[in-house]
Amino acid sequence: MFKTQIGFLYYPEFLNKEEADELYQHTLELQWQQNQIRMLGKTMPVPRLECIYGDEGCDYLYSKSVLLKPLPWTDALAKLRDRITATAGYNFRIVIGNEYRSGQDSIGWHNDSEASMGLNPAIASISLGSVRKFQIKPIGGKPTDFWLEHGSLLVMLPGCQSTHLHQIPKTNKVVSTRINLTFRPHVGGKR
Ligand SMILES: O=C(O)CCC(=O)C(=O)O
Repeated sequence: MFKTQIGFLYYPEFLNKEEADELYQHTLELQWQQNQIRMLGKTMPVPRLECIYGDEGCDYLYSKSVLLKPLPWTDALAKLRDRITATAGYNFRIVIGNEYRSGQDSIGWHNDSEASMGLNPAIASISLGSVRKFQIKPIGGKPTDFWLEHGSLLVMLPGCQSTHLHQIPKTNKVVSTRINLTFRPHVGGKR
């Protein structure tokens, strides 16, 4: 594990190869959806597939237009959540999945500051499948590139979301599927 100056922890081999391969197979069977987002007065498809699992009632609205309603935790996702909590020390109530089907799937510059997560959330992100470039930059500053490996865990520490933006840019290189799972806190829902 290493800690960056930017305010996150990176565990390159959080899952060993066998565990990561098994989890990747599990995630392919999750309920992926093609959601629509409203931006600049237009409705368009989100450039990736998404899914959400978590505690009952922990609905998640982002970009004021995409409402995600969690399905109950699968055993594998709940086990992974507990393992991340045991390592990183933060509690999580939902996991949002992103499936990047090719290099043309992406997520643009943003921070994760939705009020439903409470103030200064810690967000834990597992990467599976193809390696994609993850960029992070201070607001108004220059990006730093990281390569998120199969089976890795990235923990964005509390405070990071108010000072930094991050993205997975599109790439013209041929890349196969990458799955990302972001474990997040939530202040609502049923306890
Ligand atoms: O795919 C990733 O590593 C980043 C996902 C992300 O930024 C998000 O879900 O908000």
